[in-house]
Amino acid sequence: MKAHDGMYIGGRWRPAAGTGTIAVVDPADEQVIAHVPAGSPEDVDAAVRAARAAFPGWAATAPGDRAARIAALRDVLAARREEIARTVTAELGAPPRLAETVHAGLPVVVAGSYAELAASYAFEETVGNSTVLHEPVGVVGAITPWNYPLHQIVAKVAPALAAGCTVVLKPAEDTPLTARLFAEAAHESGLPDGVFNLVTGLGPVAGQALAEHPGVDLVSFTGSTAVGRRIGATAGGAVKRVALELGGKSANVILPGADLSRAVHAGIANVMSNSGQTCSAWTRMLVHRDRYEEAVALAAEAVATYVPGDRLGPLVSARQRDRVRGYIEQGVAEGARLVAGGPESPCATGYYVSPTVFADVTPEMTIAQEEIFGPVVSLMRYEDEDDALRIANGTVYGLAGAVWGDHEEAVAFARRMDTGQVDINGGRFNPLAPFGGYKQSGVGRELGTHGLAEYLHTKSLQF
Ligand code: TXE
Repeated sequence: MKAHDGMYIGGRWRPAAGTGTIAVVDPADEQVIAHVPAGSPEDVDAAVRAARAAFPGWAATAPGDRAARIAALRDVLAARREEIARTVTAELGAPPRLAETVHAGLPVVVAGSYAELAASYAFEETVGNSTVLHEPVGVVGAITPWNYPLHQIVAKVAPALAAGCTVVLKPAEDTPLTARLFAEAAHESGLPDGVFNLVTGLGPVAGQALAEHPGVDLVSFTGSTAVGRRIGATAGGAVKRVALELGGKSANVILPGADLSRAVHAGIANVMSNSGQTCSAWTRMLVHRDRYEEAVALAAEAVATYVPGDRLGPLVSARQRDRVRGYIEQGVAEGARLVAGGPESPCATGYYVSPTVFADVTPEMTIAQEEIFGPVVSLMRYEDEDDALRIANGTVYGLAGAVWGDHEEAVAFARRMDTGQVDINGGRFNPLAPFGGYKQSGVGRELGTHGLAEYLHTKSLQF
């Protein structure tokens, strides 16, 4: 049996319980490149049982030994980096350079950070006359999206393993091949049987069965706010731990003291990367009215360098392409000024969307409020800093953001933003910095010690 004919459960590839399959499509040419099994509730149940059986042994494994296994997993991911990059390009459509550096490269860094944290974390500490123990929560149900197929998996599985939890993963139906490679890497790295399990399948079937399974102690979900709300309600009803990483509508605030050209170019690059399919993307660019038209011209110039099919990949699916085009049409209908791009397809085949810049976007417009998840930037005008803050904080989301300007002023502004992560004058990715949302962008944090803590219970012994 070829690996992808089955599910990875209890340390081996097994046939799926049902016969349904999911077609995997290359979004650059719309060709079917593979089929994977559509997991049923029986597959999910078998995986959860395997994870439960493996839990006591893995939880009792010394943190240093868990760290060694995560380090081995990191090494396999690093060794298979080219194959991973090719797979992400095939099923997501990411341009090869982005696939190599970010999609295949970032997970190696994150896995490495958890190998170190597993070894150094204070799983036991003394607080006055008490000993506080940080114990693994149990079996984790991880449900991941397609936009960063491997990063989303590693950002959940690595901290779960570091904590001593065992995992059942249900990856997105659009990108199961990268998930399969991850399962192969987990196997190759020598993780004990059942510590990591993979069930491919549809969200409303396999995903829902996993979220509702009584044998799952914690559900960690990344995806749409609509599904996250549902999973949160299910978990709340069962009084089960839950972590939700949902949508965003992040503001890129350019203060008057900023280097305008640098800020606008970086802002456009941030949204165009991964074709805008990034939950933290700085999709609203806020510029002072005195420099607004200058910023609009710079944005048009910057976006022209993102040629679809070259630097700009397609969207993951026809569904996502249609959704993004719908938002562009709505922006035009609501009176925003189209500066670049538009709803027309830039390529004859593939799920491409033209890189699009809107000016004269006002806070009440749909494109200023809802997550578009495509290569679309909205330029908004502000009068003064208080006005900029009102606009920046004026959505239901609060995942990320950016501020450009004099250092002190930018930091002071960032402190007033209702959002989980802010890049000051460009920032640099830090795998140890917590990532997660305020408001409807989610519950809980990923990365670093905060990400690890999500997978731990706290027990205190009093003396
Ligand atoms: O997400 P879904 P979709 C946002 C983005 C995008 C929109 C829709 O705005 O345009 O969501 O994307 C599984 N029970 N983000 O439809 O459906 C599903 O199989 C349990 C933001 O692809 O939420 C997949 O594994 N699971 C985002 C995962 O949920 C269910 C990343 C995400 O899919 C389920 C992706 C159910 N009932 C989309 N229904 C981010 N925060 O990074 C679906 N799933």
